[in-house]
Amino acid sequence: MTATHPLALAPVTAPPRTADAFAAQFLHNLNFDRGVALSASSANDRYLALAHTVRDHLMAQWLEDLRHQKQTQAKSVCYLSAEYLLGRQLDNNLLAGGLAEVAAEALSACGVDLDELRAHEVEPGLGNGGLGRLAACFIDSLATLGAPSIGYGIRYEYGIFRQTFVDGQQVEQPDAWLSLGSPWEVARPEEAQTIAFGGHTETFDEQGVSRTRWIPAWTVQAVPYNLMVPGFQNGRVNTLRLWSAKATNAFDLRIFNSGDYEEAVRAQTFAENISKVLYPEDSTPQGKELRLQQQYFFVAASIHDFLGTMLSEDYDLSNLPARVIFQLNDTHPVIAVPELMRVLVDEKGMPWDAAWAITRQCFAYTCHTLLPEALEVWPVELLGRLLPRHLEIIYRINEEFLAEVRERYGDDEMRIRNMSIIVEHPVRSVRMAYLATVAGAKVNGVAELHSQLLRDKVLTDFDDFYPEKFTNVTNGVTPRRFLRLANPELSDLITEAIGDGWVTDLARLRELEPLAEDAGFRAAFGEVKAANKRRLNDVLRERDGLEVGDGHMLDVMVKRLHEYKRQMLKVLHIVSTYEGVVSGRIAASDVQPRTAIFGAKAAPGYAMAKRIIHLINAVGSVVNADPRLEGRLKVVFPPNYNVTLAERVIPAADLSEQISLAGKEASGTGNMKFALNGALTIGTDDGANVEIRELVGDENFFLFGMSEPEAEALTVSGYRPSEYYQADAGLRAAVDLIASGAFSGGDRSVFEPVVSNLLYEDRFMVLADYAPYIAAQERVDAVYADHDAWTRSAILNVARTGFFSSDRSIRDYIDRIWHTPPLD
Ligand code: 26W
Repeated sequence: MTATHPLALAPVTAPPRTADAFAAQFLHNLNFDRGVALSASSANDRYLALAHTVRDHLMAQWLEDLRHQKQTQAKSVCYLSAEYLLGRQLDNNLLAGGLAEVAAEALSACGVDLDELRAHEVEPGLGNGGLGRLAACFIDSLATLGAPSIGYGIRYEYGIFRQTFVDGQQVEQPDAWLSLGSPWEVARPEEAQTIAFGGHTETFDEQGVSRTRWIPAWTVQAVPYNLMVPGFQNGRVNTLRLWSAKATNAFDLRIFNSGDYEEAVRAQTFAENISKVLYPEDSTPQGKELRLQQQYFFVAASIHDFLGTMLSEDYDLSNLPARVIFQLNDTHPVIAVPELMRVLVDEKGMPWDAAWAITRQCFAYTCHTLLPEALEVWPVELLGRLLPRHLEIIYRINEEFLAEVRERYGDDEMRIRNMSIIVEHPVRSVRMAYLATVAGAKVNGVAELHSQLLRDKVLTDFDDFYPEKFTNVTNGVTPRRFLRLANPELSDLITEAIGDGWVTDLARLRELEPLAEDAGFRAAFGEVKAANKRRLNDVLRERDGLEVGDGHMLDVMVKRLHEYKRQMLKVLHIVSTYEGVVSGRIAASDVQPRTAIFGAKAAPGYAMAKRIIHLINAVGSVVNADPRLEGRLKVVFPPNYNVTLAERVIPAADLSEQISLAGKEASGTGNMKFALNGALTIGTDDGANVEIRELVGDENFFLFGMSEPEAEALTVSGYRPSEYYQADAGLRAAVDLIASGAFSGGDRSVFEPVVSNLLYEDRFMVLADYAPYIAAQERVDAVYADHDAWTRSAILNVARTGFFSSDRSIRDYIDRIWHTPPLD
């Protein structure tokens, strides 16, 4: 290109940051991009025009950062995650870009209601829960810290399902989040990658060296879409690159070369299915072929993209570890390991040992679970069919690894079987967590306790073999979204007291500590909580026609529905209070007024989780309609809990329920968000609860229940839940009431499976922790009755939980795992 026009030669510049310029750009986008006049525009038109205007303001910086990323030789993190649960973008990007005031002024001058446009945005729900939301917090922190990095993932056409309730039961609706347009992304079809599948491998001789090539059967195109990830008011804009599947011609011809139009269209659908929908399972992998296709599709595209676009053409790949670290967010992207080996060995002709030495320095692995059933394994039959060369590579990695194990321990066949990446039963499969552990330079858990249990219980032999690999990075949450944006009034109060530096240096919340003793500050803090409750009520009323009780303590449990998280414990507490009042055992006037708020999606195939949702709704209908409980106890269960709702619920909460069986919740991140927003936690000694309690102090945390070693001991000695039922009259009454059909119109069969599971199986020991839980709830009531004492504790929770910023987590990863210092 030879440009002569001065504008073509000038660098891209951002529009002036004035309300006038913003308004002009907004109207321009509305007229010329949406093709409507303001007077004829819909809310969607105005929302899209506004989003484009924000994007326009951030674009110059984005282009600059993209250029800089390519040009710099600095080491980058490639965060590989199958999920990013982003939440709404508009407010976040307005805040990060420092555009909130300018936009508000501009829109108001145009007579446009900004709040209406905020509410119009459909959140990109490209994740299931904790793991996906963590990835979203991490890319926010990476951008804010100015770390050279790129997030890679999948652009699912349908995100996590929209949950509705029909007669109290979960019904899933597709989440067509793209249907009204998605203004935050930029498609880059010219940077598409071709991804191959199937076929077979061949060996051939090249000047006396035996080499392998993969002859795939079909290919798809991976088309990248860039999303902007602006750092918080630091002039940086990072990139989240999500891949979308598109059919290739090669695909049509190779498999369906009949020339038949219908077949060709079917073929296209087949290819494009790969990025069609997010799997809604968050703990039990189904071993579905399409899921493995998704995983390989996005990691292969990401690796090729990084190697192809970030490295210069003559780049010496033996230096790769100085240039990149691929962070594996759980096992979902682990197929990247054999893919990098394949590229280095088969495509670049590198000797195996050299390639393996490089590969082992280029990956690090984060584990997010302890549940054995959540650890992914892929049947060898399936892997061999879909990715034959990768299977061969995995076999060789395993063979060499086991040879090292033998060298160290001798022919300890038991140990060798236990450490093998390939497991034989029930069907020969690849254990992806083992592959990640062998290949990763570091392996981390997500909270102190979790990392310890990983070493002691899950990857024990690996810990013995590679003790230096294992480490902990406690999770964190972004203070921008979950404090500054979600809780503007508390943010203002904090800023008034200690300045605004806390937004990027959350440890500074400590400076609030003395204010817990300041009656004026406590009063203001109490006012903020009350205002947040009113705001939540407005949202619930408008969204679902629901309402929390006036003046009630808000007792909140929001998270995926899973037996290990023990929503049932909360249900039993509610039923027990209800039964107590109805039977006359407790005077209604002695009940501390509470509203229990639930939010939870169940995996569509998880029958017990769905029954528990049904039960919560059923209990809610009965309790809420009973005049004897009027003003004392309410159950509110808004459907479709998501990031947007979390941002309203968390700031309004008084009590945070974190009641998993000890040793089962890897970390939890909701627990952190609640504490930061001044809710007190009732919780077990599990996950990051342990660290929250250490920081806020025992006196500001309601601990209950068995510890992990105690639960383990109980399992070993033989746990019989019915003994707890027999021994505790209160528990018996609550369970009996559910069994009696009191919440199912007299039909005892509806909740029979829930009851018999509790009495005869109770894998997560709900009944064993029932009595301590009820006792802890009585302590909660007592403290809550002393408004001043409660508020003091709440303030101390805020002041002492700055540690849980995802900025701190990311600094930890940078210092101890990635070694990628921030660019200046
Ligand atoms: C379908 C297979 C599968 C298995 C596990 C899909 C997704 C998973 C995830 C690892 C589940 C998950 O989200 N784990 C959560 O990760 C959070 C972030 O680290 C932790 O805070 C939660 O404790 C953990 O449950």
